[in-house]
Amino acid sequence: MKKTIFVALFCALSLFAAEKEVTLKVSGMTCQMCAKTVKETLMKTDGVKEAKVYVTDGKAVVKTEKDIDVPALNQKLKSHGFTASEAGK
Ligand SMILES: [Cu+2]
Repeated sequence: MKKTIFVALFCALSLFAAEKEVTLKVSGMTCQMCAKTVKETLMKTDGVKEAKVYVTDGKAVVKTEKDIDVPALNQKLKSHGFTASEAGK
C-alpha cells in the first residue's frame, strides 16, 4: 500500500516538475579534479538533477527541476576558486 502511494506521488511529481537545462560558464578550471569539484558543488545545489562539466570549454550543463540560485552557487564555487555565470546573460 505504501509503495503504491509512493509511486503515485512520484508520477505526479514528475508530471509537474518541468525539467530545464541551464548552461553555465565556469572559469578557473584547469584539470579533471577541478571539474570533479565543480560537479560535486553543482550536484549539492538545490534543484540540480544532473550536471556535466566540460573543462576545455569552461562550461557546465546542468539539468534542473526548478530555477537554481546562480549567485548562491557562485558563492560556493568561489570558495574553491571558480566563478560561474549563466551563459548568454
Ligand atoms: Cu584542477
